[in-house]
Amino acid sequence: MAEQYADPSTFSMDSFRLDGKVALVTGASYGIGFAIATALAKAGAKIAFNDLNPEKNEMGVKAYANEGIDARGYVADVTKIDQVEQLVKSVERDLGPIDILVNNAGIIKRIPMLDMSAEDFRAVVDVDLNAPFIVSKAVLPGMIEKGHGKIINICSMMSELGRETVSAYAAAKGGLKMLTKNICSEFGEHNIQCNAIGPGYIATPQTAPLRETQPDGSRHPFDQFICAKTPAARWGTPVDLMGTAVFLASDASNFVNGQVVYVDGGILAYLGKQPA
Ligand code: NAP
Ligand code: GCO
Repeated sequence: MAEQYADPSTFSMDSFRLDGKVALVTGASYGIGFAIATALAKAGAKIAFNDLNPEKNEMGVKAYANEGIDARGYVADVTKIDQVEQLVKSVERDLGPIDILVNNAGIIKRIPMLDMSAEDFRAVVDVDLNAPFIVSKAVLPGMIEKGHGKIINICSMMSELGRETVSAYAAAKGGLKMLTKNICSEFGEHNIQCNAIGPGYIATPQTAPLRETQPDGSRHPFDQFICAKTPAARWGTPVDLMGTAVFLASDASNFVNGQVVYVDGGILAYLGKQPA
């Protein structure tokens, strides 16, 4: 029978802490992944991360050290099953079984659909959708064995909305939302929670082309469009995502499962500015 009369005095702010937990954050030497891993470390977790590029990986290790975080960096392509299996083995050997997985690594190709090759479409879906499946599959047996686990997928505004030039990205991020719900459905009974964060428009290298100053010194039209479309009237920063990441990685969210938490400054709630 459910704990209908559970005692609220048993709740402690410590349930937001992650002391002793091992977290693997993919694609996290900079950008959103770096901020999320930093937040998890500040809450007490031991951090492992991976990237494709060895130099960026090394820079990442140094960047964590500058924050006082002893993060382990690995070079691995999240779309390659053998590399992911090796990555998970290495993390388990170096830090212990993985309690928290953040599927953050992602790419975008902004190409109008009629100009996009099937190869480019597949490449985006491979990193943004197939890889979260591959990495989750590699960590789930360990989580089942331990009797708990947290998987956080990084979705997007494009899990809900479309726009010109991002057909592959929107298809992948929409699929990732449903993979989130399915992992919740299939593994909830093992005390595994799979949720997602849906960031709004966040200033990182991925979105830098959309914020470039124009040759005449004016702001990029897309930059102006996003500020007008966002009730907060600004781009988000990776820091805006840190609190939600800690919550979803912690015991404080143990009955939250299969959800996408949109951290978007209000974009999805807003119809847009009425004409003057
Ligand atoms: P970013 O600055 O482009 O960083 C992406 C990271 O993913 C890099 O560290 C990159 O590693 C890594 N990566 C790419 N392909 C990989 C692969 N095959 N294997 C391993 N690592 C790989 O992106 P970001 O803006 O921080 O975005 C992070 C996540 O948030 C992505 O999933 C993105 O779609 C999502 N997101 C971003 C925004 C936004 O506005 N920025 C909004 C919503 C969602 P290398 O540097 O080694 O290539
Ligand atoms: C784009 C952007 C977006 C953001 C983000 C929004 O070209 O529209 O890159 O897709 O990166 O995912 O949440």
